[in-house]
Amino acid sequence: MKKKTFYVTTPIYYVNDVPHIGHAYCTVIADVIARFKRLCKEEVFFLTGTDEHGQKVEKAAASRNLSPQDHVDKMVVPFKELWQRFDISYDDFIRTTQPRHVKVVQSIFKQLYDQGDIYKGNYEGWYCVHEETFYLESQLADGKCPECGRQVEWIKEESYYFKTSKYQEKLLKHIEDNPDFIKPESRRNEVISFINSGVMDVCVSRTTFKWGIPVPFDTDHIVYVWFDALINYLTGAGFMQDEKFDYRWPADIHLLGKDIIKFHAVIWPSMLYALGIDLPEHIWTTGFWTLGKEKISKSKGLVINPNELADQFGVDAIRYFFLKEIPVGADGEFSHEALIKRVNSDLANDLGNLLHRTIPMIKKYCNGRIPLCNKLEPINEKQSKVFLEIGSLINDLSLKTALETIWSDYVKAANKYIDDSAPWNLAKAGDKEKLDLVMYNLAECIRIIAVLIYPFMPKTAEKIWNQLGITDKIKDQKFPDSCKWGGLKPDTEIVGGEALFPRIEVES
Ligand code: ME8
Repeated sequence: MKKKTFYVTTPIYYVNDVPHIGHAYCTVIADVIARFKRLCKEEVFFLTGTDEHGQKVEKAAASRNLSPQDHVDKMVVPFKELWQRFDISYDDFIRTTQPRHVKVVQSIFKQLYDQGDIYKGNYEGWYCVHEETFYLESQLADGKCPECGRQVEWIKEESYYFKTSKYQEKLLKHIEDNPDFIKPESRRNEVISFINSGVMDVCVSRTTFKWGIPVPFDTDHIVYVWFDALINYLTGAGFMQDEKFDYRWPADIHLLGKDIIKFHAVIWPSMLYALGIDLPEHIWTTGFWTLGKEKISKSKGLVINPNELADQFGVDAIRYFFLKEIPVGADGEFSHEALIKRVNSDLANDLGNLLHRTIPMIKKYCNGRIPLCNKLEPINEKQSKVFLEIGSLINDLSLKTALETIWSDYVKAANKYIDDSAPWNLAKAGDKEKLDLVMYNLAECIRIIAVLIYPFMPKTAEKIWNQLGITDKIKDQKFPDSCKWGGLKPDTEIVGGEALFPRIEVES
């Protein structure tokens, strides 16, 4: 039997506006996992995309005097461009307006209707267009949307309902039996108490606007945007279209922001139960980047443009900052000062200096070639196995701790090794054997650092690789084998190059 593909997803983002830092954050995390799994030589399927239907997108199109289709066709471009710029290695990009998706959604809607899991009723209640969410009076905050604080609308319309309530007992048992299903723990608890408070059936169609997938047997109705959007994870994996679906599904990790946990951990599993399809393995929620403790979001006038950040600091500096600054799942306050501090200390100082101390020494003391080393031994004992621990940390999405460990046990350890072994003194004393050993060890340590940081900062890892003169492709390396000591071939000609991360001078 063919081995299960590792399947990771991001939310599909609304195209009412251009991408923002929150979109980039969640997508970068998914990219790190995908790249790491590929290094482990696992087959990977990484899906991202855009959520193109719904009232919010329809309104955005109207405000630009465009048809919704023209609007979404234009708005998808900045998302794809940003992912290319941020080295997002997705395998497929799904757009919910694609015919492949429309077909799957209509077929699922009909199946659930035919089997009695979808039924017709009338909805009367509150709706927030920005969140595309129905709310009970009791859920509102001071009469406004509890999520974004916007004005809500009273809507009264005929609607199809999905029997979410029918599956709650089964779902609760699944959550209790599988402590790793919803992560982190705080979100799991939130979902458990939400289910315990009583889950009602949800509306899954709308009639008062047009921009959506028509309900196949009742064309006055369009499918509710969230019902449509969640199904992207099936369509993208090839459901009803491709036999690859059988070894892609279930998804291993759905990554998403904490704001949309209920859709993913309550409604989505209920839909899958109704369809008789396995639940995803893990639902991992990310926290929010905040400014002055408020969620960064355009609606509140709090905007951080990822393209501007990349212009200013470079893509890998941003990727590193995202992952090193906060653990996955926690909130983090964004500031340019904190970003500059990180770049200067961890990247320019620690990593950059390591390279730019070592390479000139190899040029000077070893004729620019990796010397032959007779004693293949890591520069400290931890390095003989700590890479395995780093691998487990990445698998567990403890990305901050993984980076901390790479820095303490490799980057800083190597800088200390330079200071302790003082190659310049060995050169003066004519101790060629020891000098060769030290220079080999430093270059080898840098090679392993490149492999370990590749999932986090792919371009930087490639640059380091090139500076060392290694001709194999870094993406073809294999974890953990490539992190074992002694992989660097003696006599490789060092290439060198520019500073990886020039220090950012701060005007005072
Ligand atoms: O909710 N910090 O799309 P969306 C971190 N289309 N992450 C943030 C953030 C912030 N300040 N703001 C937003 C949707 N996000 C639906 C999803 S999935 C089937 C459908 C991230 O464009 C966070 O991951 O509003 C959140 O879940 C996502 O952006 C929402 O993007």
